[in-house]
Amino acid sequence: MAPKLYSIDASPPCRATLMLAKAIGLTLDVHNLDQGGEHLKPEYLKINPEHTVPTLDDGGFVIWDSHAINLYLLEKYGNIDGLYSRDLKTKALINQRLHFDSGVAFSLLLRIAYIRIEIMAPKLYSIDASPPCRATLMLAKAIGLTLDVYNLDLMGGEHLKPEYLKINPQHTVPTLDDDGFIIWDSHAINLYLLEKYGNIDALYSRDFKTKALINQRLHFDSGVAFSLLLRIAKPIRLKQTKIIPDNLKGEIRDTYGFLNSFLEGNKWTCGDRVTIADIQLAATISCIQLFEPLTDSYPNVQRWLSNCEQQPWYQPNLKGLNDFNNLFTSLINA
Ligand SMILES: N[C@@H](CCC(=O)N[C@@H](CS)C(=O)NCC(=O)O)C(=O)O
Repeated sequence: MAPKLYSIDASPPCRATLMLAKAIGLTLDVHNLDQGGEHLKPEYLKINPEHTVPTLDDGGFVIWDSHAINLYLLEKYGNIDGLYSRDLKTKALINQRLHFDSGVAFSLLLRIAYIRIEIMAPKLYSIDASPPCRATLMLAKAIGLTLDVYNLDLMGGEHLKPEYLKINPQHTVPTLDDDGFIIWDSHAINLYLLEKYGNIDALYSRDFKTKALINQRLHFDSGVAFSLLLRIAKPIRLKQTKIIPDNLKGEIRDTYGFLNSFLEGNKWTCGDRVTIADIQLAATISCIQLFEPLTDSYPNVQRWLSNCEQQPWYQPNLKGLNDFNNLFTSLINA
């Protein structure tokens, strides 16, 4: 079986390996990765956590870095005396040139090209304390996507300035700018990022009934849980009140009750696997507890939230949740 090479034609180290293969007459089974982030998907990260190309899979032996790949291929499939050497000093000289490529020439090219990658990373207008922003930060973490995060000053009213209104007339956060494509609402953003940069089958679904269930939970977050959180938090943020009315505390308990019933017999909100609905609701429910505690009356919600807290994707929620709690505690007690 021909060794499989994960490659991108535009990448110089990939081309070094393709040239080496040609030089020794070796046929490679080339798998061209797309440039829309396929190298950041979980399947690729599993074989190369450094997510670089090229990566070689030779009958289960996986190795990356073109210099390492090339020497391996030459030793295994070529003639070591032809393009390398067995002589100690000649070998040292070739190795010095290889490291000159690795550490100086290509490393310089990468530093220049990396600036372009950073510019191309989707830009997220965000505020750490905002639960929907944290839902998007968690989704990005779950799919291994780097975002170029721009933190807006919400308390200072930066979201109401003409420059921001031009991109999002609804002046909410988060807002995504993906190479000129602008979209807001964390639920819409998250599905877009998952479809474009992630694996739709992992956190969403292609099955229309499963999709419908996930969508129902997403709208439950949007229309019930987060909308309730906003009705409580916004007047406090605008310093119009310091009080959480009893009827809204009651609505929080109703929301916990609904979620508790969704979770009856289920580990996650849509069944036995985690979906974007869990990420979305984790952002809201972790926050709304500040206004009405999540008690033992809702054991499924307590268990589910504690499961969420143990997931690697939950980590970006921590700082913003703390910011939110500090901000609203000080506004209520001021
Ligand atoms: N459904 C939206 C809600 C976004 C939202 O209301 N965000 C709040 C911050 S938590 C906001 O931007 N408030 C400022 C405003 O509405 O002016 C989403 O999921 O993104």
